[in-house]
Amino acid sequence: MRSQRMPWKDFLAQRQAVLDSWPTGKDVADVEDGLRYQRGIPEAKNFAKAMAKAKASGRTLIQPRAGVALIDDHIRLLRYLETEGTADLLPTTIDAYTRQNRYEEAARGIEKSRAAGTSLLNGFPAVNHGRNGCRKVTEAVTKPVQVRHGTPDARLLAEIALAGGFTSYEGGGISYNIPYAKKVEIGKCLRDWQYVDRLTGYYEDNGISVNREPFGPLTGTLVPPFISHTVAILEGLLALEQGVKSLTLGYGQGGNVLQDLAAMASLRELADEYFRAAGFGGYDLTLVFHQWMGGFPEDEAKAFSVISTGAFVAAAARVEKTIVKSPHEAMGIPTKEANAAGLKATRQVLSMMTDQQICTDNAVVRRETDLIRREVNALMTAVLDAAGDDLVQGIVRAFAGGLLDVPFAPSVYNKGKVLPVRDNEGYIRLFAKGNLPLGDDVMSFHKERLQERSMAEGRPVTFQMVTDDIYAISKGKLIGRPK
Ligand code: 8ZB
Repeated sequence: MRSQRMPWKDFLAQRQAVLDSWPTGKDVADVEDGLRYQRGIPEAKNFAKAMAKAKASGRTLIQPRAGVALIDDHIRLLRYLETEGTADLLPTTIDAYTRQNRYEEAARGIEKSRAAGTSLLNGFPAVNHGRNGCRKVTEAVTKPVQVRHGTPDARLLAEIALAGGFTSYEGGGISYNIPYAKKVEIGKCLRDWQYVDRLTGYYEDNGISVNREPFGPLTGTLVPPFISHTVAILEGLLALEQGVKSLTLGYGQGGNVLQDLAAMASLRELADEYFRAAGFGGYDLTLVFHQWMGGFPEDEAKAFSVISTGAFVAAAARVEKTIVKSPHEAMGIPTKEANAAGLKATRQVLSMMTDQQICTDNAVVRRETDLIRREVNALMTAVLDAAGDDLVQGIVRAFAGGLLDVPFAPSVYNKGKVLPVRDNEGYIRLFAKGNLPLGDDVMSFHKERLQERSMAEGRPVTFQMVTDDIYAISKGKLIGRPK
């Protein structure tokens, strides 16, 4: 594939319209101002450097999600999470209006939050607060801060975030569209994310490391590892093409420990292989493990167990970062206390695991790693074949043909023909592959494993089984067995 780095003049040709889309855009018109500001940020607060350091020292860093409407409240929240919660890395979770570029409504949310004396938005409206509002936040804390969101067109948010002192930016053209939006055209979204990556690449060209993290877990609902891995690798390739250097690929806890361990090991290896094969070098690849992204038990003690199991797998897999859930997960956005409690539970497990090496080199993990490898290779080959010399086109065609298909996603551009279900040991397998280009050998393995569960439960594999699995963890089990 030839290099598809967006020419700087093409980037600039879009830029004015991006900045004109909300008044705070004019404060970031001078890119050099953003670079100068970032040069003054102490190294200890640079997200990319923190991730690299974690990799070098074999540590797993912990990060919560958090965001409220008003600047001062948001600062208080982040300070609490870094002191009481001992977070190594901080987030700024963006509200839903901003994610949909609805800045007028975000502005009203800010006003109403002021009047109410509490946050009436489900995140921090960074675009409305603008460059200076963001700088206030990033200056008020001692840890690196990342923008976490779910925005299909995240160009203006990225401009403001980077000029505002954030040193990591989550998302990607697949992972922030397919699971989040219904009608955003895939090609348009991928091009908009090339803008974000090109901007990040420009910072890199000028000596400022900015971390990029595609959103690994996708819909968070029984996603087989090979599907999220393929998306992560594709978004990684797109980011590297635009000059991104610090890349963190993610995966959401599936629940079967050995499958999760195999997933983390294979993600690191496969990503490196595909990046090198495409001619990239000099990048810094790290991994993030998301604690369970599906439905949680309402009971807080039970929720802590789900959190701690995730923490254990993150430690055993020796990933650089884990994103932490809270005991309020089933209820919605956590209080700061609940958020800190999730961090503390996770910290306890990670600390107890610090000096332990869990041997993941065993026959079962090898079987699963090999399976994921064959599955990812099948999908990647299909996408790269469809790409010609433009990966964006390859991805658009692959989704249109169902060669890429994310389970339970709202996007009309996603076929939605893939149905995952757990096998008798809780591994996530395929019940229906839709049009995924998987070989017969792979599919007969999935079938065999599901047959085993079907026999054990004395019922056929049906959509009912899938539904039972979706709710199982919130009801205290891994596998949705019949009563
Ligand atoms: C895809 C991410 C979903 C997770 C959490 C949800 C859920 C969303 C906020 C937040 C703290 C926020 N989340 N918005 N957590 N503060 N403003 O993201 O609870 O776990």
